[in-house]
Amino acid sequence: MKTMDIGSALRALGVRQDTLTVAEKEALDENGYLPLPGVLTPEQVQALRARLQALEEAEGEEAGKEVHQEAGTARLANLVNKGPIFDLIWTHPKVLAAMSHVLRGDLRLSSLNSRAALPGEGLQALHTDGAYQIPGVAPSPADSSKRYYACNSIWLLNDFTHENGATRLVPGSHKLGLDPRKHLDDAQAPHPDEIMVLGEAGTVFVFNAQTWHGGTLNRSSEPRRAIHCYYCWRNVPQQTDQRALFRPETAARLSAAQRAVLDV
Ligand SMILES: O=C(O)CCC(=O)C(=O)O
Repeated sequence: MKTMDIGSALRALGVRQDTLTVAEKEALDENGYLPLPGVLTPEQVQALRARLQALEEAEGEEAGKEVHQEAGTARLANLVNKGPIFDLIWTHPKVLAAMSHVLRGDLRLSSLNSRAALPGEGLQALHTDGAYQIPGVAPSPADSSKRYYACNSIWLLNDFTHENGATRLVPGSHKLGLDPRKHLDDAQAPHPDEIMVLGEAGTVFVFNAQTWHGGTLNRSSEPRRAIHCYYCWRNVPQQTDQRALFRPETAARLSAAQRAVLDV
């Protein structure tokens, strides 16, 4: 089947030039992140949490292995193929508009994963998602306006607080082109310029993959759950090979526009 071009697919999914305001686009460019409160309803949050818990139980030791496992967390991967409930995440027009803004209209889904920081766990070093440069690909040798090849989003399925292992990030750090794990003496230590990603369940934070970020320690008694919905340029390898893992039941329910976002 011929894949629909991504511009047409984004329009079919409801993405318009004004889906994000000018102020939102400028904030994303300047700060390297954009909070979008109230994207999910409380009922959607509840249903997503329940589905993730069921998958964690069903997959047991195997959970997360398609991408990676992390001590002290419950991770799941390949969520595109684990239920139609997740379609509302990776096809959300506002989030797609933000991705398209950072990636200059050249995008496909890289991966859809979840991560629950368990009580007493979850601290990560500050990191970026991928290197700043991919030789021959990024920043684009053919188009100097294309600088960033990947953009991520974190979907809060619990309220994120100072106590429960909220993500931290360093505003503006996407412009540095540096890997914090190589650049800082101790990338796990608090950074003087970091902010906490705080908000109510149902909020989404879009962040440039080059923005320094990481999970913090969950000091509460409950898991802190979130979904990571990650996009990249179409010529950059996906974190999850969507073609290889595409299931017949997923194919049966998706539109041509949705398939174009997965590039399947
Ligand atoms: O879940 C979080 O708070 C951030 C996780 C993260 O950055 C990662 O796993 O690479």
